[in-house]
Amino acid sequence: MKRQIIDMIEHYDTIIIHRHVRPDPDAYGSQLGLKELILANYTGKAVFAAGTADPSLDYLGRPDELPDDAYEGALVIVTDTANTERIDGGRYAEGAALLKIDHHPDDDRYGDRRWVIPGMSSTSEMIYDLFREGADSRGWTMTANAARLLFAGIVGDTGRFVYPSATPQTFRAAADLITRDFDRTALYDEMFEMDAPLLKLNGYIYQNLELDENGAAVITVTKEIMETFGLTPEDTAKLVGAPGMVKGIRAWLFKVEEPGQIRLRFRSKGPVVNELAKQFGGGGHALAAGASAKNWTEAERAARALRELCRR
Ligand SMILES: [Mn+2]
Repeated sequence: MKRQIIDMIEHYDTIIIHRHVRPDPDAYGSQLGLKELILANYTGKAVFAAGTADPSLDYLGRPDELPDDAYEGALVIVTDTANTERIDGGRYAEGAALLKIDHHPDDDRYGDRRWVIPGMSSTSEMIYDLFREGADSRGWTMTANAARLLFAGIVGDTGRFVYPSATPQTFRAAADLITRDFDRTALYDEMFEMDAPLLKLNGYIYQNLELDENGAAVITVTKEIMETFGLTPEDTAKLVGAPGMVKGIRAWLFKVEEPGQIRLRFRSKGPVVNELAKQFGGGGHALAAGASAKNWTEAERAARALRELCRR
């Protein structure tokens, strides 16, 4: 499959890469890392990153302005995106061919070609594997910035190599990537540094965590709380993994009030939570999934469902 993907990349003069809405470092890392690799190894190709910019990820790069006729005859690649509803950029189907590269369960089998490995730590690790194939068969080279982007994606999706999805291959990929010439300390600062308001919210979260005897925890962050600390719902994304450090926690639900909905983020150290997320119109990985609730009543139903899951 990797060889076929490289053939496709070589065949098209214009390549447009999409990723999911509400991007995270793996979405940006796989999208921009692949773009950077193609540009570094092929002259004369037009390669664009589609989607809306997320200012909190500006340190990784920014999407491109696309010319109106960009999709004519183009190869469109969508990275890190399980289903079409989550693709950022509505024109993804307007190209000549559509390729899906992803590590979520392949529930929505969109695209003319799919390379989907649900067990992979991150889509960025898959792009690294693609690079290895390109290096072996076509002499591809890795740039420092591509290495930085792919490393950021791997670090982001493995919770800094803590989640079980980080395999020996993941560490080997990371070991190679960090030999490239980028500033790892500066990257970690951008990814994980917390300012005082965020640390205060972190403290609030630990103080108000509702942990039951079966290891289910529920965290509720209301609009009022965020206003107290001067934070936005997007700011809270950095804290979603933090409850995993509390002893006895097996799975947790992070409820964050957003305009018009309650964002539900499920995380787990064992109980499979993506089926739970699906019940609330979302989805994701076995141990990290998300959904949204229309109101607090529905969000409370999700909390009950998580407690029930952990009781089994
Ligand atoms: Mn991912």
